[in-house]
Amino acid sequence: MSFLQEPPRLGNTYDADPLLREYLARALPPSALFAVEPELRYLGELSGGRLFRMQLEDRLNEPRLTQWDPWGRRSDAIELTPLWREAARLAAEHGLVAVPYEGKNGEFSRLHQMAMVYLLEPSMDVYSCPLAMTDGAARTLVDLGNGELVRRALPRLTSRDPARAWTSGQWMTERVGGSDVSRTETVARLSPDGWRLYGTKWFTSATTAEMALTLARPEGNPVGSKGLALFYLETRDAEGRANGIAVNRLKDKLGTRKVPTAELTLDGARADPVAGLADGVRNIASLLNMTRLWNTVVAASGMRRALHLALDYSRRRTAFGERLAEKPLHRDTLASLEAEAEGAFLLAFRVAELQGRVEAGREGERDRLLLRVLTPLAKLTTGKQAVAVASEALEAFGGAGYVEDTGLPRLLRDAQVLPIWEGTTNVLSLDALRALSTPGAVEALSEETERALGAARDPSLRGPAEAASRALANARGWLASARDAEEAFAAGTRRLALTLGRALELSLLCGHAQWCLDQGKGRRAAAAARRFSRQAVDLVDPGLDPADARLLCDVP
Ligand code: UCC
Repeated sequence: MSFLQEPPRLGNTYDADPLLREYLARALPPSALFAVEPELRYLGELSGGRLFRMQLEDRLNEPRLTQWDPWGRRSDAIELTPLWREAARLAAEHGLVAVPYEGKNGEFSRLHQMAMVYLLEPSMDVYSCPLAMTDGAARTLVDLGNGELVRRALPRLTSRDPARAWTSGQWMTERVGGSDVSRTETVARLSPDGWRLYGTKWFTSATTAEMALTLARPEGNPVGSKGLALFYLETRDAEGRANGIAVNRLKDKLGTRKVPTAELTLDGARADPVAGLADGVRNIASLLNMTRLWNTVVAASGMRRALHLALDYSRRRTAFGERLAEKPLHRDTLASLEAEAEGAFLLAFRVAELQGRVEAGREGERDRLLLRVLTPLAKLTTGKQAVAVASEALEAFGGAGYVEDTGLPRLLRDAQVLPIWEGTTNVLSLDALRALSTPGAVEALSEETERALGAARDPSLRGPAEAASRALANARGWLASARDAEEAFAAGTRRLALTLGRALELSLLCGHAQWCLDQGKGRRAAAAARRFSRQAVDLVDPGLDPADARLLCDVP
């Protein structure tokens, strides 16, 4: 009658992550690794220790909106959770947004930043959301070269002083939906004191931001996305009064419950055009691509957290006379998840590498093309993996994974947003296709995959390398041949994109595994490549008849 189950424990999540450490040793010059490693180790300690305990204690707190003060004035004050306030402090002090703009490690600054995000995010209750948007806003202002706005906002967006640091919103989604942004209904009117915005933003994340980038249609502009313009606004004036913005309500969401996501009414909000009065979607693309990179890294970090917990638990939990870790069936289940998590990690950090090269001006044309194609592929592939891994990891705890006060269900709820926000899997598949239509893009992608595969000389990696090559060749064949059969091609876009994403992950796993073998770092990475190669890499299926989909969806 006295049995009590041991809960899963975390240690230092940097020290407990061989893949992260191997990867950094491979990707960073020794001087950069020497410079950043103490901080990463410190953050790993924090993430697996104090912050993790605080997250469990903070579990029931949620942001609260107070729309009116006691005297009837509209206040729209949003109170954040204690962990979010702590995360804001840590993020500013460690430069979670600032590091790539400070550029102390040149093209490797992005890797430094993303390694910190990867370590901290699972214990930060999705504070990565405002940070991602802030990073995206900073990048967008810099890319679009609006000197005045850069001077005004960048020092705040990249401040290491928590009292001065700003976050930014990314207000895109309206009642017409989050995918087809070209139908944005918000109108921009020129008034004597500048532009003012009128409309409703239906889904704005982390609404406590001090500024936002948003889309609106200047009066008289044509319909469609080219008629939209990108605007910069500050949410409150110097006295703290709302800038023509009312918070209608906070959203009641499945997950990301600590993120204060709101519906807003803009009623004359003062705003400034960032880059002319048209081409708003093209102009906000830097922001989209940045938040998609963050989404990818966050997906990889969520998988790592789920696995840290599930693996630790498997060493504590005894059933049918043995610890779970000793059961071949349980081990087999976790090993498959581990292979998915390792593939996702390598793809996420490959995109971060490319982003860093481009930002440091060290890229060639091939890197630019690759970054454009890999960003949507990585986001859509890892988003799906994150949900599958979180779901299976919860099952590895049995009923405990389904009980709220273990803190485990959050892993699945927060993973489920990753394939949705920043573009659903289907929308991103279409974006990948758009990127692949740029001359040279398909070749750049093939070279990328073949380069990693070419490095994999160990006989045990031959099978996985061939599987990746075959999948890639099939996908290229489909791309080249299927355009005529239009419905089948359109219907296969997601399968094509996932095949490319998974083939890329497998090729990166093979390349990394060979490096580990060469450096005497053991055979774990090779096992991950072999395991991954057996887990549905090639999803392109010319035999699938779109007419069946019409029948099944009852569409004549
Ligand atoms: O706001 C949101 C929630 C915030 C939470 C953030 C948290 C992040 C957390 C991460 C960490 C946990 S979610 C917002 C979600 N909405 C989206 O992501 C939009 C999804 N829809 C799309 O991406 C669509 O593909 C659209 C909106 C971009 C399609 O628009 P259009 O106008 O119909 O498409 P076009 O005409 O093809 O694109 C217009 C221009 C073209 O360039 P030009 O004008 O030169 O022909 C495109 O090539 O924009 C260019 N373009 C891009 N360029 C479109 N997409 C991109 C891109 N990704 N990169 C570069």
